[in-house]
Parts: sequence; structure tokens; C-alpha cells
Amino acid sequence: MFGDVSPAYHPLNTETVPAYVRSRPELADIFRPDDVIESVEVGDGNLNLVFKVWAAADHSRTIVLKQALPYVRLVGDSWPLPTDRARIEAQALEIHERLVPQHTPHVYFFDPDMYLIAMRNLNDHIIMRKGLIQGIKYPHFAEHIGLFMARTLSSTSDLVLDYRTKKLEVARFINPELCKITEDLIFTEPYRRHERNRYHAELEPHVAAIQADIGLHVEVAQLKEQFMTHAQALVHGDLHTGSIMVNQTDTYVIDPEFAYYGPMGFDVGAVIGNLLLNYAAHEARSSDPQVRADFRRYLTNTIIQVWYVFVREFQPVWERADVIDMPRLYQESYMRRVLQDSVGFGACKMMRRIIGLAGVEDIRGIEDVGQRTTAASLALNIATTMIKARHHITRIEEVVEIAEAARPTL
Ligand code: SR1
Ligand code: MG
Repeated sequence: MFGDVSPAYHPLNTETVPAYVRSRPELADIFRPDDVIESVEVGDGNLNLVFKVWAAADHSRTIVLKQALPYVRLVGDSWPLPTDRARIEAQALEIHERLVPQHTPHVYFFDPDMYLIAMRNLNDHIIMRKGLIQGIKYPHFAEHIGLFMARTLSSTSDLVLDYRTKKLEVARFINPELCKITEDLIFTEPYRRHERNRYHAELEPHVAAIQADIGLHVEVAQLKEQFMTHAQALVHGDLHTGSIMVNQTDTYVIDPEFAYYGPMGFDVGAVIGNLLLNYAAHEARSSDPQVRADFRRYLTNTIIQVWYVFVREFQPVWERADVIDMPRLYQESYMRRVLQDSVGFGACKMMRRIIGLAGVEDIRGIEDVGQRTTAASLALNIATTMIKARHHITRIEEVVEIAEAARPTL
């Protein structure tokens, strides 16, 4: 166990949720004392309990309770995990709400004894991954997520924060155990034989080739070092399409429990890598070639637009910068490095979702094993090329060219 769990802590269940909700003065405007309160546990992530809670008489009076368990839910209590991640998540959400309220679920309160966050129930939105799997397009997503990342990353970096605040913020967001999960699951285990890896047997020849590719391992080791040492900005730390809720008009970013001070490209790459995983999945998921080509064009255009919006929304920071400290050529090299980091991290995130523990439904949910192998092999080839080519990439369009040129090995 990581430190003592608070004596008041007990994991909630649907029996205990109503009394808990009634005990919280912060919710007095939502729930009345005589309300019948109903709830359902909907957590489908890897770590936490998540309850949707509503007044039986009026379902529009509703909230979400997210409570940390002291272990990894996906695996069980043999893998302990610090409940402090709930504090990290609550504090990151507070920063996000200040910077981009239109893309952050409102937090009603954080309970430090129960490691629990009460927040807005995004009932009219779905997890983006589920929508993309069905081939649903989100026309405003690129604009929204590009803005979200530019604001949250630039505003928490040394480009904006004063020297002291930045260091204090780095300390406040020290998140060692969750970073260790990333170090192991993303940068280590996929590249070696490991009991936690979870790919299907038909993919073995391709995985074996990746695990024998020393040149690839050198590149991944460099990216891991960067993840561990480059405290550039407060990153969300797990910004995949399962941490994004969408509909045709809105985008909300949830779940920043992996937040810490790391490289900006870790977030931008998560978005790009997960869009490319979906791109690869549609090799199998769209049987009509025209439908597939059309949806893939949406995905690749989205990747390009995300980057352009990110650069555009970052620009005000450069306009305020001291040009002797940070000349134009330095500014350009800064953004180019963020792009190259994004390409590398995005690719590592694709690899881990294919080979490692905690895969994604886009690929692992493909029922036909032959088709699943083809889609997974395509994703691995896109990712391998991205990792190796990233030092030379100067334009986001080159990432799309890599995806379009890639073919499955198996
Ligand atoms: C053991 S936790 C596995 C994964 O779940 C989270 O969503 C993160 O992506 C983490 O790597
Ligand atoms: Mg999560």
C-alpha cells in the first residue's frame, strides 16, 4: 500500500451512494432532502469506480462520482496504487476549468478522505473512442482539442509561469506511481517478453520482429528518457480518445489522474496516436472501401487540423515573448521539437495498445481474428515508421503520408 488510506475511506456502492450524496452540502442545490436518489456504477476504465447518480423524480438533476480504489481495478489488489491520484486529478481539473472551461467538466467538490471527485454528468456526450469505432465524425473536435492542448500546455510551461510558480507546480504534481505505470506499460514491456503483454497469438511474428529491432529500442529509450526528465508543462498524461467525451457540438476532456510535468508532445501524441489506431482499425471495421476511405480522410484531416489549431492557439505566447531571450528561430525550433516529440510519443502509445496490457477496443474488439491481426499489424507498421522517422519530420502532413503508405505485414 502507498501510505495510509484515510480512516474515513470506504469504496462506495449503489447502496451507499444516496446517503453519501445527501451528506454533502455542496450538492444541496442539486438534490433535495426528500429525493429518492438512484445510481449505477459505470466505470469501464482500468482504475476507478465511477457512479452516475440522479434524482429518481428528475433525471436532469444528476452528477458523476469518481472514486479512486487503492489498487488497479483491471488487475486486482495484487497491484496497489496510490489514492493520491484523485487529488492530482482534482487539481488538474481545477486548472483545466480555469483555462478552458468550455472543455472541462465542472467539479462540484473533491473529498480528500474518500479520494472522490463529484463532477458534472456529461449525459449528452459519449466516449469519443466508441463514436469513432462506429464511424461517427466530430466536426468540431480538432478545433476544440487543439485549443485545449495549446492553452493547458502553454499556460503551465516556463513560457508563461514565473520561475518560482513553475517549480512549485512541478512539485505539486509529482505523480511517481502513475508515471511508473506509463514507463513500464508504454516504454518497456511492449519491447520485451513480459507476462503482462496481451496480444493474440496470430500477431506473434510481428511482435517478435519489434522485440528484436534494436534500432527501434534505441529510439524508444530516448523517448522514455524524455518522458522521465523533460518537465516542460502540466500534461494530462493519458489523453487518449477514451479520456475525451464528445457530441456533434462539444468536446470535454476527462480523467487527468496521470497528470504531471512532462513533455507537451506526450499529450499531442496521445491524440494523434489514438486517431491513427482508429485509422488502422477501419481496415477491418469498414468493409466498404469508399466508406473506409472517406472516414480515414476525416481522421487524417483531423490530425492535420489538430496540429494547425495547436500552433495557432500557441502563437499568443510567442507574441508576448522577449525576442532576445527567445528569437524567432528558437520559437520555430521549439514548435518543431514538440511536433517531433508528438510523433514519437503518439507511436509509442499505438504500440502499447496493440502489444501491452490495457489494449483498446478499436483493435482488440475486432471479432474476426484474421482481420484483427491485419489491423494490428498495420498499426504497428505505422508506429514503427513514425518512431524511426520522427527526427526528420517538419510538417504534420508527413505523419499522414506515413499512415497512407503503410501496409500490414501479416
Ligand atoms: C494499469 S493502468 C493501464 C492504463 O489505464 C490507464 O487508462 C492508462 O492508460 C494506463 O496506462
Ligand atoms: Mg483514465
